[in-house]
Amino acid sequence: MNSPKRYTITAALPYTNGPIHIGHLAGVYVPADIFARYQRMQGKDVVFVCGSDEHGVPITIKAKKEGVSPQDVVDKYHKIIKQSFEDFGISFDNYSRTSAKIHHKTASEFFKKLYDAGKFTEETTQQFYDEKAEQFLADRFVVGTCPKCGFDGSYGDQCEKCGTSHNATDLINPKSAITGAIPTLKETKHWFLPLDQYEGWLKEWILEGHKKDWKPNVYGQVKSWIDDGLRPRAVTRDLDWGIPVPVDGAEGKVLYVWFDAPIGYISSTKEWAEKTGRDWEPYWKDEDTKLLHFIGKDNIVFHCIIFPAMLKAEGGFILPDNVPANEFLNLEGNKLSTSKNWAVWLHEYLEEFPKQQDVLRYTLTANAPETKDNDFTWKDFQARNNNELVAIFGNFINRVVVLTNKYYDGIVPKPGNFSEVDEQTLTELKAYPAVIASSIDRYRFREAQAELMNVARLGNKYLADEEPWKLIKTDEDRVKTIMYVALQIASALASLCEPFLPFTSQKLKSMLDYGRSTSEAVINMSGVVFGEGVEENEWEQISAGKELLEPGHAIGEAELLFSKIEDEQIQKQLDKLEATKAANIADNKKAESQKEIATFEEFSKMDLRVGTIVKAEKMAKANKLLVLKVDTGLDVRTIVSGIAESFKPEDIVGKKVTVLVNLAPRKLRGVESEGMILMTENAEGKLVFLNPDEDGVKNGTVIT
Ligand code: B3M
Ligand code: ZN
Repeated sequence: MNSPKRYTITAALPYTNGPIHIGHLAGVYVPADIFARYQRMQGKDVVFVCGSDEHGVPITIKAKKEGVSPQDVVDKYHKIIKQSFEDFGISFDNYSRTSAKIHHKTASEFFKKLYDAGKFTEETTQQFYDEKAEQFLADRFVVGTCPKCGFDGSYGDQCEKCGTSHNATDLINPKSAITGAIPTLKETKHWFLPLDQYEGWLKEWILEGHKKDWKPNVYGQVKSWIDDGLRPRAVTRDLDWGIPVPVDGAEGKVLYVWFDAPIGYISSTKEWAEKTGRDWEPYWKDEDTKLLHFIGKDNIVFHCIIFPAMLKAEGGFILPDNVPANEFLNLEGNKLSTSKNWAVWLHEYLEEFPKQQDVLRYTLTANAPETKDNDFTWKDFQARNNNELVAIFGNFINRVVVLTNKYYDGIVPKPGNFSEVDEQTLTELKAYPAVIASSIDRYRFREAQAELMNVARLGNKYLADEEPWKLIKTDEDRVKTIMYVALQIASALASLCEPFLPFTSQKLKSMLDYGRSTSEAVINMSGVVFGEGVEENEWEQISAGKELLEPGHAIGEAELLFSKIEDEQIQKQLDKLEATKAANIADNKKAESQKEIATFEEFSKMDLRVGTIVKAEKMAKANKLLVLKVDTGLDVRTIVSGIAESFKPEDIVGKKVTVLVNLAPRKLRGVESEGMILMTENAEGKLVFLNPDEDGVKNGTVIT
C-alpha cells in the first residue's frame, strides 16, 4: 500500500497480572510509539490504541495466589500499567481495558455474528479436568512438555518458548498448575474456529502476499505453522472469569482470552471515537487504512493467523498490513521473568530515575531485539547515557546554547557568506530526515536512532572543527555564521529526535523556542486530524533546507538535557538483582507442596528401572530436545528428552539413569519416545539426573 490515508496502530494488550517491564517496552511499546509519533509528525491521521488484557487464566492464577478476586487483580495492575505508560510517554490515543462494557459488547457481538453465520464448529471433546480442584484445566491451568519444541514449561494453549499455539490435550506429561495432579479427561462442549478452512487463503494472503514486507522472524514462524497444517482452535473455555459466551447452552463458558483480546483493539478504537466525536469505522474498515500490530514474538500466531481468520470470517474488516514483531529482551544474560521478579519494572524505573524516561527509551531502542533476542545490562545503560546522550547529543546542544547566550545574549546571529564546510554541513543535514524516515518505514528503529545520533555527531564535529570559541577574538563575523549553522542543526535535532526521545525534544524545543511538540499539538487538538493540509511539517522543512531559526530569534537559557549516571546508581540496581537471585535460590530450596495422595496400587503401576544412555544426539531444529538410546536392561529404546540446554550429547553417553519404562509412548516432533528419564534441578535451576550412585547396579534393575 503506498501512502495510506490513515494508520491504525495497535500495541499488544498487556496482561494485568503484573506491571510492565523493559522486555515489554523493548519488544512492543517503544517501537510502536516511535512509529506513531513519527507518522503524526508527517501529518498522517493516526489512531494508536492499546488497553489492559484483563481476562484469561493468568489473571485467575494471580488472584488465587494473592487470595483476592480477579477484578481486584485487574483493577490494581490496570492502574499501575496505564499510569506508567503515560509517565513514560507512550502516546496512545486511547488506553482501554477488556473488562470495560464497550469491549464485552463488541466481543460478544463479534462472536454472535460468526456463530449465526455458522463460522464455528460445535464439538464435544475430552478436555483436561482436575478432580481435586473440580475444574477444567484450560490454558495456563495446565502445564506440560511442548509437542513442538520439548519445552517442559509449556502452557495448555501456547508454548512461550517456541511461540507455538496448540490444544491442551497436545501436551506431553500434562499436570494441573492448580494442584499438580495429573489431569483426567472429561467431556465438554466448545465452539471451534476451523482454521484449517483458512489455510489456503492464509497461504495466499501471507506466504505469497507478504513474503517481502513482513520481517523474516515473523514470516518464518507463520510459514512453519501453516506448513505444519492448521487445525480447528477452541474459542470458548470452561472458566468463570471472562466474557460469557453469548449463545444458549453455554452456561459456565467464556470466550477464550485470545479470541476476545484482539477484538480489544477494535473496542479501544470505538471508545476513542466516542471520547473524541470521531467515526471509528474507517480505521477498521476502510481499505485506505494501514493496520499495524506491534507485538512480541510469542504473540505472532494470534496476530498473523487466528485474528486475521476471525476478521476474514466476520467479513467487514481490513486485515493487518504488517505485524513487525520483535524478539525477546533478556536482562543481565537471563530471561526476564515476572514470576521470578527478574525484571526492571517500568514504574520502579520511573521512581529511581526521575525525568530520565528518554535514557531508557534510547537504550532499549539501541538494543532492540528486532531480529534476534538481545540483552539489557545496567552497564550498557550507563554507557549509552554517559558516552552518547551526554557526551554527544547533550554536549553539542549545550555548546550551541551557551555560546549563543554568551556571544549574542541568546539572539540568533545573522550569518555572513557560507564557507564550503558550512555548505557541506547543511547539505548533509538536509539528507537525514529521509534516511531516518526510510528506516522507520521499514520498522528498523535501531538503525533509525543510530542515524539520529549521526546528526548530533555532525553538529559536534562542525563546532569542534570550526572552533568558534577561538575565532571569537579574531573573526567575529565568521563566528556569527558558525553559530547560525550550529543553531540550524540543533533545531533539526529537536525535531528529528521527537519520535525517539519525546521528553528531550520538548525540552530542547522550549530551550530554542522552536516549533511545537507534535504530541502537545495532537493532545491539544486530539481528534482533529493533525497536520493535514497545513504548511510543510518540520521534517519536510529540514529536507528542503529551510531556515529553522531565523536571525533575531531569541532562544532560552541553557539547561542540561542529560545528566551523567554514576557508578553508585548502577551498583544499586545490580545489588537489587543479586538480592532477587538470592531470593529465588532460597525459594527454589522451599519444596513444592506435596501432590495429592496416590494409592499403593497407583504407584505400583509405574515401572521404574535403572538404565544407561548408550547414544545421544541433538534433535534437528529443536533446541531443547535430545534423542537418546537407552539400555533399559529390557531393551535398547529411543527416549526423547528435553535436556539439550543442560547437557551436551557427548557428555552423557554411558550415564546411569532412572527410567519410567511403562509410560505410554508419545511422538515428539515425529520421533516415537518410549519412556521418560527422571530428572530434577539444582538450586541454580540446572537439570540433574536421578540415578543410583552405586556403580554395581545393573541395567533393568527394578526401582521400588
Ligand atoms: N495479553 C500479551 C502476552 O501474551 C497478551 C497480548 C494480547 S494482544 C491482543 O503477554
Ligand atoms: Zn514449544
